[in-house]
Amino acid sequence: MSLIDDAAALLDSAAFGREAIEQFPAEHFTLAQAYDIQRASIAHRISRGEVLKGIKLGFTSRAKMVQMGIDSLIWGLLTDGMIEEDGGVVDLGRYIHPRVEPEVCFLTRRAIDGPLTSLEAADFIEAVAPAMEIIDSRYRNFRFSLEDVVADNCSSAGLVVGSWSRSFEALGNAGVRLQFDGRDVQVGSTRAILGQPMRSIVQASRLLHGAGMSLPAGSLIMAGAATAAEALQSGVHVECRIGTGSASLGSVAFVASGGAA
Ligand code: OOG
Ligand code: MG
Repeated sequence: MSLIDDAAALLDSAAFGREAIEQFPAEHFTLAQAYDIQRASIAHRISRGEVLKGIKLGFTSRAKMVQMGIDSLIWGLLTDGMIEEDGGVVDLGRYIHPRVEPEVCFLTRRAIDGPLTSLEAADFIEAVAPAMEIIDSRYRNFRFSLEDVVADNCSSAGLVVGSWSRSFEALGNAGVRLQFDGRDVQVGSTRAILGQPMRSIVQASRLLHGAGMSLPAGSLIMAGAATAAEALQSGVHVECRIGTGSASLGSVAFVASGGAA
């Protein structure tokens, strides 16, 4: 077994067994190796029958960088096994110490197989939706280095995507509200995401190109959280609303249930 395979197996079993592990020792692997570990850990999911659905970006907003103390843009892979139902019940028992954060999700219209400019990006997008990511670090106390979190698929664990629309005009500076039981717990703007969430498509295209990968039409791109994340508790109704009135992307919601034994 190699360092890559060992770390990937450890992270995959932590996720699958819902048990946190220690961070890796400092400089145990490089950032490039961390991405190899991420791929290898997702390969475990694929071998269990999960299907790749797209990618997620992380640390695209100041709020997230400040919350976690990391200021490099990172990316991870999404599978169908991570998708939770809009309006459904999310079983917290599937997670270790889940947090939720408000995002926007894009649906691609064409394959992305090379770096795009911002002028080109919109042409590759079919639709946009309000979304929430459920992040769940496999590391104890949600503490990690840049390399650790990349190896851990950037804490990705679940995603909830609302209704698709083509409200691209609303996207640049729409109010974002994350609510627990109707009460605001985080407020912000879509502008917090790279100054304009559409830029996440440009970033995604560059990252994919750098990794020698492409993304088929019909893939999801999670743009990254607009605000800090909030810890989930059982029984809470969680909703993310983006924009208002005619400049609205709509909302997405779920009820958190069960969880820590
Ligand atoms: C890492 C993932 C960051 C985002 O949207 O910025 C991320 C973490 O916070 O655990 O998903
Ligand atoms: Mg996120």
